[in-house]
Amino acid sequence: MKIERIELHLIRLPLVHPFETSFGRAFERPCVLVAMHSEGLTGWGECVAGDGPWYSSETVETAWHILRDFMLPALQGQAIQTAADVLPLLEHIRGHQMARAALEMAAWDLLGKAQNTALATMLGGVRQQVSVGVSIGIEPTIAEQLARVEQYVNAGYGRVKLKIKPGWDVEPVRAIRERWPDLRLQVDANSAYTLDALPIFQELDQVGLLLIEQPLNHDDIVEHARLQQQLQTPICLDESIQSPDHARWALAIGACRIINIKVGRVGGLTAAKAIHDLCAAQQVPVWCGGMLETNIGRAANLALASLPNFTLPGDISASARYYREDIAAPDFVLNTDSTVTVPTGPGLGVEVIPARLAAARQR
Ligand code: SMG
Ligand code: MG
Repeated sequence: MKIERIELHLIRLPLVHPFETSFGRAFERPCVLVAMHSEGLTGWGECVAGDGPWYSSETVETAWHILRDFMLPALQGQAIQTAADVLPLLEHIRGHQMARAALEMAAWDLLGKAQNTALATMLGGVRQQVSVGVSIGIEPTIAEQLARVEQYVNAGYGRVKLKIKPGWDVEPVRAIRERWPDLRLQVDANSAYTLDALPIFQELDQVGLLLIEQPLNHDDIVEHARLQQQLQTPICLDESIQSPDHARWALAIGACRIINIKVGRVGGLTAAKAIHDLCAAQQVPVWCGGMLETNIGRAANLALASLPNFTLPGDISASARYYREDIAAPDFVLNTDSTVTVPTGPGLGVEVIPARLAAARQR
């Protein structure tokens, strides 16, 4: 298929509930969407870069710049047979994985629609439902944190992830563990600690957590390896893994025992699948992370998480946990067994609703 035209849309959606991590509190999410046109079909991709360079160095404005000035001109008019064909065309551009991933996702959606095949099938998915959990932001008080966990446990989420930061770690985690002794519980520090915090991690090591996500520096693997040696609980890397090579290096030195795979962070579904395959070969479990996606990115996450080695619950909650009104349909709902059903329609299996896109669009 010849890539005839690509459009960029900058949208902004208010979150149902503010989301606080160790780097700040978000009330809404900006998002760059790409629409790739060919032969009367449109493929959609979602860029997960945020307002500021807090989770990663990319932002909506860096993504817009790199897409408009470098990536779109490199793809314009090119013929592709598979989604992975866009990657060599972008190879001369360093970094900017989230911008890259958005274009590659649009190519998967476009080709899936042209071939009348679901993304999960194209990737080699093996399950119709994927196990999911919910990621809960930092709340002002432990009472509010407990209430928030209760709300999601009652809604049917069987796995909860808590955000931690210095001053908000052992105490809230213990409080939740005491109230729900059997809950599948994990924590995510988003790189807020140094090795000096070893005593805190030794305490968290006693709470029965599934994993401790990205405790140390965002671009470190050496100190994560040192920390992992001193803990029973598996360390899971998120921010540190931006490519299949990073995953290989981290596993080679024992920096983690689990990897959180995010399509945007690693530069697309092809790289995400490569990390999945690498981990499967080494018996390292993986799970699909989330970036507060719209239903576009969520559909891609569900297809990815249908691959066999996604054995831990993903941060892929029901649509209603994020936005009152998404720009794409249908919404995803939580099944009673804490799973979400993988879409089966062609490509991503969701449709953008033009009126909602227009209402949310800023540029
Ligand atoms: O999409 O449910 C979700 C959010 C999952 O906690 C989540 N993501 O570091 O894993 C992570 C954070 C990054 C969010 S920054 C927008
Ligand atoms: Mg994380």
